Amino acid sequence: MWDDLWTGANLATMAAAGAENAASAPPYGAIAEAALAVDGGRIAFAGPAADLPGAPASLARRVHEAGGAWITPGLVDCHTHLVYGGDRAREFELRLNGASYEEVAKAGGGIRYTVEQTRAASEDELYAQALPRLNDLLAEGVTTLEIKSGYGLSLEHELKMLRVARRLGESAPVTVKTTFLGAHALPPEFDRRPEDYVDAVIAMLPEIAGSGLADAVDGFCERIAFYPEQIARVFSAAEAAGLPVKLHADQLSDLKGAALAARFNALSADHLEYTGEDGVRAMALMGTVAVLLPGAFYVLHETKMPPVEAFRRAGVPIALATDSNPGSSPVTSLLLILNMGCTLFRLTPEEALAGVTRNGARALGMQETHGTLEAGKAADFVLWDISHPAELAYRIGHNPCRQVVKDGMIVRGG
Ligand code: DI6
Ligand code: FE
Repeated sequence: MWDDLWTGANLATMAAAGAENAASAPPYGAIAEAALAVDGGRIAFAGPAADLPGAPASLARRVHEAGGAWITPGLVDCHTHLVYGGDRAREFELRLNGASYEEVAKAGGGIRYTVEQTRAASEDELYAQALPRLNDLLAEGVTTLEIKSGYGLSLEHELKMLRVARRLGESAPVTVKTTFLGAHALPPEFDRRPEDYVDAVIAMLPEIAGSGLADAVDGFCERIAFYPEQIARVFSAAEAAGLPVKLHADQLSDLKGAALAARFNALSADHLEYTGEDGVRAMALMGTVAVLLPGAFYVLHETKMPPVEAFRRAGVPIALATDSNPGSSPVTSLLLILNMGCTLFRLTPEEALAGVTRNGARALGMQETHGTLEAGKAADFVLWDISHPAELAYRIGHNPCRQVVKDGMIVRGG
């Protein structure tokens, strides 16, 4: 007997088509008149109801009639800065009065302002501030998300942020992957001493890794942050500490961040508006996921498109994420990001959905266990009141999430 069985559903399994049947595979890996079974927190069956080995009531302890709902994998938001102190509404206003993002950063505003606020906040305060943002994401079917540090910029405050991120994952029905982003910005006490700060980040790494609080290491590779040579030093130390890396790359200029990430076998390179053909090739070669962040593109009035067509041609997996952060992407809606991925970056709705399921999971190194509806994977999925999966990217400001199942438990909706 299975624990639970959903019948009367349409599945968007988002399973990757094998090379041999890529051409004939249905869009979204869709299965109509389908059933989905859960046992012990994992998917036990995902396929046509006609293939069930018996009558539903004889197969599971609980049978749920989905009434034609679409079921997708639980959504994955693979790049967020959800934990931080304060907000940047004032900076938003400044920028609209003419200051550029780079000017704001140079004037000690921007990230540095958030660093001040984050350092001043207690763990409980940071938790309380992040919780409503987390709840926004969960309400739209997010079951896995990544949270970066990077507003503490000292061992004490980076660890504090990472503890808050872990606590969010323990207190809510969501898997949280944490990322140490010590190389995010130069803290004020290291003014004009970037190499010294890079040394300090490297010195933090053994303890960060030893604490078990970080699942990966990230950096911000940009003229207003850290140069490729500095990031390479941090990545070598991450490697030595046994942590995988990922990179904020080529967001504002082409510093060859994508190729650098690929060289270190990064899980992903993120942003990528200015990535050139060389970067695309390097990523394709290493299987690095391209994480596109249309929220930041939108907020910063960026006009340079990431090389989406080149990624497609090279077979680079494309993920989409909120980049939820107080400065460049104060976004807590992954469904809005699906829409932006389509309207701003011209992804197809299917590519966009793959970006927040299969490829989002891949960007977190979780592709074996998450991101698609396949027997054996974690039973993380969402029932939607929609008549076609393209609706998830099409509508703006509407949340059709009916029910969320996390590790086999119904955690939202009856
Ligand atoms: N790139 C971004 O878009 C954010 N961080 C980063 O490395 C911006 C973070 C902020 O402005 O607070
Ligand atoms: Fe970011």
